[in-house]
Amino acid sequence: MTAPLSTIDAPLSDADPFSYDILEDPLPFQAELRAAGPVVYLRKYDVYAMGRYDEVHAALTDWQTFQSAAGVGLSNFRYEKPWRPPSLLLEADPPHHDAPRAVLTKILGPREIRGLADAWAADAEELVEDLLAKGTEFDAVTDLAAAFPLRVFPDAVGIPKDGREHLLPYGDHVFNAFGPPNELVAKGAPRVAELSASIATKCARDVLTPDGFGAQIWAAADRGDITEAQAPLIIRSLLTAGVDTTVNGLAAVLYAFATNPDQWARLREDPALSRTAFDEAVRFESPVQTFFRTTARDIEIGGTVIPEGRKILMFLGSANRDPRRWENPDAFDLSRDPSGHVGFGFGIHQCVGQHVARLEAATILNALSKRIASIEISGPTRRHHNNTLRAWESLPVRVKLG
Ligand code: OVM
Repeated sequence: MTAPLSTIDAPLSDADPFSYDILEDPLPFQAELRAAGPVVYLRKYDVYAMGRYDEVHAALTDWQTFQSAAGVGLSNFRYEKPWRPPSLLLEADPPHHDAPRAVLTKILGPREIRGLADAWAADAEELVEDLLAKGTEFDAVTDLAAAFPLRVFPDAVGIPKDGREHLLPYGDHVFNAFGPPNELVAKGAPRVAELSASIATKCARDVLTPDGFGAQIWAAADRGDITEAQAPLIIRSLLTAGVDTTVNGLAAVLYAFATNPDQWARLREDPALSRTAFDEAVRFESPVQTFFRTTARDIEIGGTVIPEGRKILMFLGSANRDPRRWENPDAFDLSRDPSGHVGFGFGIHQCVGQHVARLEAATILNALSKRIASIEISGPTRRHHNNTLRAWESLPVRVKLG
């Protein structure tokens, strides 16, 4: 399948973006990728890659040329059988994509989810009070960034209490599986059948509470907006894309504040900055680092012709740190306007859950900023490696109250 190198006119790279060293710290590789050109050929995987903002943004908004239905991971569904039934949202193109997307866009809209805000604020305050009652040192990942989404999101979807411990490991494996079949994927393989079966049971009509997102998706099937066969897969998307992403988004914003105390002071002065803070953290950290597309025609980018049917890896995290687009991109800065970042993607596939994620983040930040004068890192931090996610395993912090 590998094209002869003489036919590839893009700069070549021998780097492995899914290797231990680059997952530990992707920023130096991303700078090299952007410097090499608008499109680079990754020899190890026989794929193209884009690391600059303009080209990534343009590709995300051109779904006709950069298709998703052949999978948004390395595996090309034209030739390889997907390991699970493809997502009706993420791994689909118009027209099939559109009805599921329209249904979720409505259910997860900013006005539609406003009713969750008061209960979530009470939950966040209780979580923070219980945590501070135990002391002023804790792990910002397990005790906050994971604890809060796991406390509110499964209830909002309406799934049963049992089996919720499968959500994070299932998501972790799905996000690994977008990458190459390396040791991170092998590590997840023994539990795939068990985790997939557990997630599937949560998507059935009769196990869901009557008013959650899940029940609303089944109501859309009853109206005929989607089919009954589509409903459980759309619920599966919520459970797959809605947990690990928000956990790591919250971890990102907490880490950013712990390492930028001046910015925490600004948030305390102006709590309305919590929404900007979260989007700036999504830009800065880009919890979802990469997605592939597949070219639907020959396309020329910056003098390189990518033939039809080829995989191209879009580095969202790199685009979000591109100095061609962002002034001082490596600063976490609440005075910038982070809108336009591609951390939620862009175009027709842009994160449909982003309003839910923003509400979770603003809610927990508001609860924290009411009680906490300062946050600092109090011990060794540990990354969690994943082929797609920029993630944290542990962030020990010490807080001062006030
Ligand atoms: C899905 C899905 C899974 C992972 C990520 C995602 C970021 C969507 O199953 O639809 O979007």
